[in-house]
Amino acid sequence: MSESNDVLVRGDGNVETACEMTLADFRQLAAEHQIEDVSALVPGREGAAVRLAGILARVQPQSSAQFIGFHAAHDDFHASVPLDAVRDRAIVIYANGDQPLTAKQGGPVRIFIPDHAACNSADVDECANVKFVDHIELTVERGFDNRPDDEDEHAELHARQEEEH
Ligand SMILES: Nc1nc2c(c(=O)[nH]1)N[C@H]1C(S)=C(S)[C@@H](COP(=O)(O)O)O[C@H]1N2
Ligand SMILES: [Mo]
Repeated sequence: MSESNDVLVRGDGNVETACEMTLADFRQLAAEHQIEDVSALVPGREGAAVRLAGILARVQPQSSAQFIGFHAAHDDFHASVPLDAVRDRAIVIYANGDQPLTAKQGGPVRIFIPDHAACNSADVDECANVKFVDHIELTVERGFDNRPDDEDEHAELHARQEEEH
């Protein structure tokens, strides 16, 4: 797991954002952007979260930003999805009560997109719920994305995840 719990939000070279934000900044976002109990929004999921919309309101990406990338250096897993598809839906789960989100839960920080499509089926699928996120990046073109696109590869990844649960 990464040493720091910080998640850096920024634009790539083509989408210069007015500011960078870390996890500490997420916690300071206004109450309207905070979700104290994710289970109320997504049954069966736990934790406290902040809405992606709250992060975007702070970062104010340029209109040229069309994609948002969720990146996990921890296990080199990455997804880049159209910004419009997630800007008002995605949440960033970052705590478990007053404790950090556990690795089993995808912590310290994970993306969750309510009403995602089934795995391997669309841009915004279940696989885009990136765990162990350390970097969120706004880009003009689709950014690096290594979600498995092959059935076997994907089945293998799921089998590995089941073991970890
Ligand atoms: N960092 C990271 N995030 C990841 C994965 C992964 O292997 N590494 N797998 C993805 C896939 S394929 C799925 S279907 C979901 C599963 O999330 P869950 O275990 O919380 O249900 O996590 C996604 N996020
Ligand atoms: Mo998946």
